[in-house]
Amino acid sequence: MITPPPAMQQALQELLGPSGYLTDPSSLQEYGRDWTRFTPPAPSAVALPGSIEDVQAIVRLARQHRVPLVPSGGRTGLSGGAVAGQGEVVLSLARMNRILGLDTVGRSLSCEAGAITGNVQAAARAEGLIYPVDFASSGSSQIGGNIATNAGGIQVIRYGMTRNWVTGLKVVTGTGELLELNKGLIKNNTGLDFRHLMIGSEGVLGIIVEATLALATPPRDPRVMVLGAPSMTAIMAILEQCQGALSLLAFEFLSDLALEKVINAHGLQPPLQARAPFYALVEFEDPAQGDDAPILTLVENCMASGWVADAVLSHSEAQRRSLWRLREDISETIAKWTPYKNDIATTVANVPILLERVEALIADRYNDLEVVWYGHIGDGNLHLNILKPESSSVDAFQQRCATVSRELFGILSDLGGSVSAEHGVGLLKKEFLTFSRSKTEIGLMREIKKLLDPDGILNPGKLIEL
Ligand code: 2HG
Ligand code: ZN
Repeated sequence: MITPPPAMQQALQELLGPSGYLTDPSSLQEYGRDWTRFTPPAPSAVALPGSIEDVQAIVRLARQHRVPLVPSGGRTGLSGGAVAGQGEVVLSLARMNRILGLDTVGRSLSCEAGAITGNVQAAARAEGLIYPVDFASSGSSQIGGNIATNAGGIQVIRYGMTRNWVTGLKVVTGTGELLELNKGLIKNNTGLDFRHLMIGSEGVLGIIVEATLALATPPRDPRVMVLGAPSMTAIMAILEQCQGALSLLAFEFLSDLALEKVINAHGLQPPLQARAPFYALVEFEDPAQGDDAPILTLVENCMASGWVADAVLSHSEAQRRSLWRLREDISETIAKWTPYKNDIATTVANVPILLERVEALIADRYNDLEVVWYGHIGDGNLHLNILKPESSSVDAFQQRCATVSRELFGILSDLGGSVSAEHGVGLLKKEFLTFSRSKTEIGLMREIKKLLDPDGILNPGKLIEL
């Protein structure tokens, strides 16, 4: 366990004042963890800088005293990337949350790293534009954290991941230097683009302090349809039909167990009269502006092929939102079972074979446990949550799941898939990184870390070590 020396504690207090340097037990608990619940939080202090200069000063102090820092955003991550369990100092961007400017002609927005995603989305909406990267945690996740984890979400099939929307970054490296990357330019072919090195680097190369984001035109009349399907194979067939016929914004799926958990927890009505093993939730721009005929034809064709048993289509914004809740509320609803999470991806073409092999693995290894499936199947991303039975200890449960994960990741490795699609590596997936990245790549990551964080003070223990 690390304890910052008194000289560093005093310097931080003087730099940040009483509201910027916290050591009370409840702040340590709160800022020391993210949404994972496998590692007890134990930071020694929380530093809340108010400016880029503060961040630089904190990094220099940490370097001088060899005290590790854990960069911290909204702490909504699901891989333990923002967990501080070793006496580290948490460097929270929460006070650096301003939106700095919005350019309607250039269609971009600049903000500090601690800006809440939902506030950025609202600022764009107020000008008739959108920041289209969206997920259930938009109300508390922060832009800096989204960039550091290259967050995905529910409309990746249409808009891509966070990476696609970052046009400029300011980053403080592990030496305290400030890098200004790409400066909001759309075109800039002047050699290596370090911006992309920082996106998804999970706080191990630098601390993101400001960002410039691209904005887009809002979709026209989005509508949502939920379809009940007999199998995952049918879900993929529905995807193909929808891709051909609709301007898709999202194509999600959930299993009946996922639906059951959400409707029971929130007292909601099931969307369809008859239950089905799986459901597709499809969002699209309305091609015929309220005329349901083309969509009904698509559904009828799917029914005639046996891929769809029943379907419901939103006719109002309220209905669209309530159908989305069935999907978006899953993660939070099942959190009380301390689920073991797999966030896996393959190419869309390989999804059917992946599903077949994963279904067989689950039937064999988890036949006594509840397994909740859902995810962004339209972009090849599945979330597999194994619910912890009350009778198991957290450690025993995690060990058992980690063993099965090795088999699962072996399957993924054969298919060229990824052990973490959108949640990052952090603490939880670190031991499995070799299933998705070669030794050469991991070695290069380490060399790059050495250049940018020579003393290894940035988020040690996560993703890669020096
Ligand atoms: C989602 O798609 C989030 O709802 C969370 O990525 C996934 O909790 C999960 O496994
Ligand atoms: Zn997801």
